[in-house]
Amino acid sequence: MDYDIRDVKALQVLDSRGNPTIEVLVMTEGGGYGRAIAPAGASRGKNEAVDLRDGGKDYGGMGVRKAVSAVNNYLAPAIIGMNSYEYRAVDRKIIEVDGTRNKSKVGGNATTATSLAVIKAAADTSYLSLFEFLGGKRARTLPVPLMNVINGGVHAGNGLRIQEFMIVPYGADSFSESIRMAVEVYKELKKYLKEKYGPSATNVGDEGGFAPPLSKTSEALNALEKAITGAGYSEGDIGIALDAAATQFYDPQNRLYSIDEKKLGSGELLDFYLSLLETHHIILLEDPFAEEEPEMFGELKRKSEHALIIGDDITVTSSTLIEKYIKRDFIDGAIIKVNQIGTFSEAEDSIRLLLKEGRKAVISHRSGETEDSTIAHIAVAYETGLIKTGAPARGERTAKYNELLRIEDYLGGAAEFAGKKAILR
Ligand code: 2PG
Ligand code: MG
Repeated sequence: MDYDIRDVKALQVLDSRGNPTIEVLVMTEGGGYGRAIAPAGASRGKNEAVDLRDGGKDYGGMGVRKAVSAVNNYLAPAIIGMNSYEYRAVDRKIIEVDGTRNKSKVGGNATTATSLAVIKAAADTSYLSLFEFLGGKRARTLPVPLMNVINGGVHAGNGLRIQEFMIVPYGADSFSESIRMAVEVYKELKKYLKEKYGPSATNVGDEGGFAPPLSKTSEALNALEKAITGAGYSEGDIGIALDAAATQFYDPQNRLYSIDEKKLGSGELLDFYLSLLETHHIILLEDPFAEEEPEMFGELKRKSEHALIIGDDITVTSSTLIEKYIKRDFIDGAIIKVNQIGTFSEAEDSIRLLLKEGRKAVISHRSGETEDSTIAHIAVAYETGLIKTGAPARGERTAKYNELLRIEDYLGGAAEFAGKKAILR
């Protein structure tokens, strides 16, 4: 059978931080092939799938030779001969072979790269683009990009506690238009930061956003607003999204958040966000509180009139956790990262659940990325309307935007852009 998996091979390659990561190549009997590389996060949720790393001296312990061996010795023999078209069955097998709650035996990095390579091989065997293979003929809506243009938190060496300051060009008429608008703002921001803080303020962080030497949230927001208006845009064109990644600045012992040179309790942090929402055009807020305080997401959601409250560390692409927090009405949606859960079908379950419940599924990169652009296809296949994949700079970020531009070009007149409705509750 054409779709049957003929061979599976893994090797060690590098990610955008210079850390080793795993690439898997899957080949089918019909001559199709799929290649996928696992990304890596820096601000990880405690319930995420666990990457298998070598430890020891080489690469400071970050090597993935053990994960490579796990693919070659355990996963490959189990899935060779299976039908790649039936990728959900292949993923069930991968989960069975691993046998742990968090993919720690063969490694979430090994399972992620293998699972994604399988769907890509199946699409290739079908002579289809991945987005068509997964989404069928109806899939034609390009997502609104959430572009991280100022980096803070663990992605930068500055004093900003909020990890990501993103621009959201939802007012564009098309995806390519949204890219142009975002790039114009990015350039304007560079000019502004250079004039105000000197040339070193335009050095970039892990996701390609600038990492200026700021420590106050409002300074970064003001810079963004100056750049948006300086580039000739208004609130109707471009909104702001934040990923606080608040677990990173939370002290669970004292239950305090260190932000803007202050220590705030969760109630005070809530008030801090509400005043930001009043004074800035923030349309989305991700991980505003630590994963120890999920109920605070609900508090903020009830009080936030427009801004979408999105889970990442608290939901970790697990449909069980997403369902739990939708039931309690804590979140408007969740970030989707395949490597948080470890297989594509489990991420697919989470996407479907969110969309069925009328919530947002934000398809996302990791801070440690590669040229792999699979997430661009996932966003179009399920018409999620939202993708976050960094600044319009650094090859591992532009790889995703460029793939979306290719998909838009390929769809031609049939292409649609998610636009403003993507950010409405
Ligand atoms: C996040 C991500 C991606 P990391 O927190 O949303 O931007 O960061 O990959 O470091 O977890
Ligand atoms: Mg996040």
